Amino acid sequence: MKKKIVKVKDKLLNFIKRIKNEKLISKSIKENRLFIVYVIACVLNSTLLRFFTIPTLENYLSFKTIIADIAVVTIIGSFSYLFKGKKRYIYLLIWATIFTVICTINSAYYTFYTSFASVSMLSLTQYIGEVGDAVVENVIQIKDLVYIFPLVFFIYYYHRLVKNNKYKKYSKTIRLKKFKNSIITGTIILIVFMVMLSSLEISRFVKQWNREYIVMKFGIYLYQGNDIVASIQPKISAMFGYDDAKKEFNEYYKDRNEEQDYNNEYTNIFEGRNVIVIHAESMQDIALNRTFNGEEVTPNLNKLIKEGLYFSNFYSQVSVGTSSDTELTFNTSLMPTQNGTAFVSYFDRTYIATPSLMKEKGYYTFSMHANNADFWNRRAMHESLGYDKFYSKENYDVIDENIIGLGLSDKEFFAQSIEKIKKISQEHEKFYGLLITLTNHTPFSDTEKYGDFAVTMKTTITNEDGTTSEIEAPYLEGTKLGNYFKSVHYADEALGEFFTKMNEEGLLDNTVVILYGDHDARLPKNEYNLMNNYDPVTDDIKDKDDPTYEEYDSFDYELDRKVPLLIWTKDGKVKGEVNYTMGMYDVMPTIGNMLGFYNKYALGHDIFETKENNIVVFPNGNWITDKMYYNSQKGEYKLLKDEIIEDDYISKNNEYTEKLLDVSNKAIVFDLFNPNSEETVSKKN
Ligand code: GP9
Ligand code: MN
Repeated sequence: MKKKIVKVKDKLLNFIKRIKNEKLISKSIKENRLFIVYVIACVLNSTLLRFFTIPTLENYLSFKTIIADIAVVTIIGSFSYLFKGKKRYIYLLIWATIFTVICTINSAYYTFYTSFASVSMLSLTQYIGEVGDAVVENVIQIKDLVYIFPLVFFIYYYHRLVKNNKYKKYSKTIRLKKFKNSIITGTIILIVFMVMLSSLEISRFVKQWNREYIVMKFGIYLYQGNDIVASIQPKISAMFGYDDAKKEFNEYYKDRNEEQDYNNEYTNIFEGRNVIVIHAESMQDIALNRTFNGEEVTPNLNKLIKEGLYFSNFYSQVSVGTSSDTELTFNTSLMPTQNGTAFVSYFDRTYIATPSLMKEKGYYTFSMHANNADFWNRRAMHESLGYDKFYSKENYDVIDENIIGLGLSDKEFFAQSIEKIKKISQEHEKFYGLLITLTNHTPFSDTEKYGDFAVTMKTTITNEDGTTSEIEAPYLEGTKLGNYFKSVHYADEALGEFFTKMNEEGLLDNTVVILYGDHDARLPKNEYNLMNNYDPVTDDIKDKDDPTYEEYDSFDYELDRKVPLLIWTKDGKVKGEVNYTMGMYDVMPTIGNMLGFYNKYALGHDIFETKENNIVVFPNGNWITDKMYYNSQKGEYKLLKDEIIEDDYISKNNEYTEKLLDVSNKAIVFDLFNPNSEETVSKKN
């Protein structure tokens, strides 16, 4: 072993000596001048693009991103050595041009959309038609043309080499050697880059929903390559199995009525009223009715849930598409797709969605979110869901002092949204609108902007001498969970202001407010354990032997991920706590019954029909009923009621879950809600 190490060391030293003595570096630069100019030109363009789009120093001069660009450009360029003579230059020229075009298009696209382009959007030709002239007149600016200069320099450099007889025509052996060397160099650089990646960066790259982030960390070329793969993949999935999917789909729905076949005490009670839906970012049920030293985390929500209909066993059913998955499930009663996300990969499918159905009933439908319109591809997908207008960051006044966390603070977002709603209410007879909040989003680190809210524990302890003293133990201060509660306290305060101002404007008089938490906040399990089993004396988790220690297992964690759902009206028409187990996919049928619309294809149910017999399936195959939580990966379960269950209870529910997930996925992938799906799916491919 030792011998081997010495050998490798010697080899390495010899190699370094050779590099020094034979001036290998300067020699190889001289010999590959055109290739190097090509690499520099392309990497410079990618850097310039970041400079003109997201101009922070750490972004455009990010070492890691530059490494990524060098790797991509080098690997692609290495194939030039497989071509003889002038063809080698032509190959490099084609790629340098492609890279220049990518930078130019993205530079212009960013000015218009504050995001980066996606090839999947090419199918949205109607938009291109609409905005085409505007783009040419208003958007293409001088800065979008700078990318041409490095390309021009590359062309000029080639001609100079030819003129000075320095453009070499290599023999086949040399060309192959150069190809091998450059592709190995590129691959090594790529590996170095990949080793430097964090798991968050990898996961965002795979999900491809935050395009700015990907360009910032991976560079425009890797972004665009990944975008092409992500755009093609759903088309490939839709290529095979249409007939089987259609058959399975028809079979699944064959016994369903075209019209709603029941009435209950909620039928049509809200027909004709305005509707405001509040998408409360990462709002988890654990925050409600929770106090720290007597202070409520969510005083406003606590009041609202007493005044309205509060669903206290409500679960979101998200997959990797988090916020967007909830928007899909809430609006369509479908489950998130098994590959990619519906919002990004299947935005061009036909959906039977609440906004479209409300539109058919004469409502003006809108959505509001003060973030980039292309986040989660909402610009395109909200239109597919039937929103007449999507008010995004472009429609809000976002100044630095109003920014908390990811963007415009909830308080400011609500204040500006009310002005828009006021106008909408004057211009339209009735409206259905969605407001997506943003402040209460991970990582909950902007604590100094949330306002004062202590997550400490004031308590009385008995000293060794028998006397007592009052202490204020740090409890959740400094933990992510603690910061989360501070953030929720802010979000709740913003909600309180929203209700007050809406009321002052008379906008609540004939309005139903529906509020949901979009998904849990993905907080660490051990911090929940700390919260439940905190010992203020040791400032740590109690000992497991402590008689007051309460076990907190993975099932408790799953159950704690539930989110609130509230249906509220000013006149208190609906009231009370509903504790049936319910999922996001049950919202559409439940509110449909109240508002007077019906969707035959809903996968969820009106909770007032299924009541305690409801089942909530999760995208990973887990499911929950009033009786048990079942983990399909581990085949383990936790009973939630002291009741004997039937022998086939689990197998029946597993079967139900698998079928439902399969039908939902196929309905989206094969565009089965579209009466012309066969044609359109094949055309899309
Ligand atoms: C993005 C925001 C957050 O605009 O809605 O999305 P999430 O990270 O929660 O999916
Ligand atoms: Mn979210």
